[in-house]
Amino acid sequence: KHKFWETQPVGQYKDVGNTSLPEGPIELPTPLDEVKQEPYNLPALYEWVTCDIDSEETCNEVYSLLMNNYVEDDENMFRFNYSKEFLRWALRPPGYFKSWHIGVRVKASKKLVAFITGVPAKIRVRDEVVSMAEINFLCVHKKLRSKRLAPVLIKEVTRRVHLENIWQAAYTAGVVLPTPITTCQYWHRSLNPKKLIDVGFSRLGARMTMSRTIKLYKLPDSTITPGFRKMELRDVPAVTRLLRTYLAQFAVAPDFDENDVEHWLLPEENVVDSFLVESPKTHEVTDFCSFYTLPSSILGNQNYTMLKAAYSYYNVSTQTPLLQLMNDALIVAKQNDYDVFNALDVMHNESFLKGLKFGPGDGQLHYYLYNYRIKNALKPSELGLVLL
Ligand code: YNC
Ligand code: MG
Repeated sequence: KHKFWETQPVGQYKDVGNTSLPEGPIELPTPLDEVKQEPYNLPALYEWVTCDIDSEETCNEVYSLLMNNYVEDDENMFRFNYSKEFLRWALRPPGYFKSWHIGVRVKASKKLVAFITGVPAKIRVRDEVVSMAEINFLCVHKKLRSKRLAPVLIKEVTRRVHLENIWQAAYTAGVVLPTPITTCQYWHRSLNPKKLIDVGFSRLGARMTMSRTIKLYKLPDSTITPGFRKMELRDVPAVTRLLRTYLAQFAVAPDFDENDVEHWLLPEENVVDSFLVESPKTHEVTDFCSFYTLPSSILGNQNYTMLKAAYSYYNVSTQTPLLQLMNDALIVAKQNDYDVFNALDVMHNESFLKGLKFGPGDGQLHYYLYNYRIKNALKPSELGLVLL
């Protein structure tokens, strides 16, 4: 059934429930000089390129490939539209490798037709901190689908990850593959219900009018928690401590140091936003919340072309109830003109979703590890990892 995935070191369906298999790496690393030194073969018309995302021209080409060919919802009404600033942020974390930003071009025209990326990350699985690649932005041009190009891209990124002496990876997908470590659900909180209904993102509830719906989702004009403010550079040490302590409780979570926190959580306009609560009395940082910005193109609507969405990222509550903290996050997202606030049911998110009027989405997000076996699937609430 999975001609490619059956050949890969991932949890296989036949092994589900087999508790005699140990947790941990499925295959041992091979000596680096035994890693294949040449790229995998592509069909003759195509060539490999390393995409220099610093280059304005290359970044534009990647942006356009994804804008026109990346992930859509099941009904093909919306397509992710990652901004160029976002792509640069997502692809250049501390210690990133240019060689992991992989493109495929048509030899004759040089047109970019496929893409896949990795970035390095330390991810803790239970008690082990493992060097991994986070794989993302796998994309094949619509006209080249179903030609088995994806397995070649995956093998090539794997080879280049191995060349850096890294043997594990983490990734998410909307499709079911062998075998998810957990399956999460997206929840959506309307901020601009009229637009969401007009573009077909949501529907007017039974026995609801537009004006009642607008009233239902109305939020205060300003945040409520005393000491709630935007994160700044000087907060990096305190936020790192808060986040490390919090993430320690989950079975799978990133192992962030201060450099990671500066990169992944320091606010960058229209990319990532982070807020914290600084106790007015002690000036301690007690709580933290963050979201990233990922618009979607609205396909074939007369009135609107873009949906502005915020995605819940990492949130930590120690003094402010999580529901109140996230309500403040909704308020700032509304102030900044987001149409919808999305969150997965990971970490402690379930504790605020219903109370803050999030509704369940269709479509699930499956989380995977490459070359690392987990004995039993996790509950979404045991997962402390958000991928972009
Ligand atoms: C997918 N999303 O099952 P089997 S997520 C992984 N992730 O293989 P073909 C996928 N595998 O089942 P197409 C996949 N989608 O026969 C499909 N596959 O074993 C598998 N969509 O290949 C599929 N982006 O080339 C099958 O399919 C084989 O032309 C079929 O191309 C697929 O970024 C795709 O959703 C997704 O652009 C490129 O449909 C194309 O359909 C497309 O005939 C729209 O491929 C955009 C989209 C995916 C977003 C993402 C994470 C990717 C993770 C990849 C796996 C990484 C493994 C770890 C590597 C490093 C290891 C180390 C160390
Ligand atoms: Mg293909």
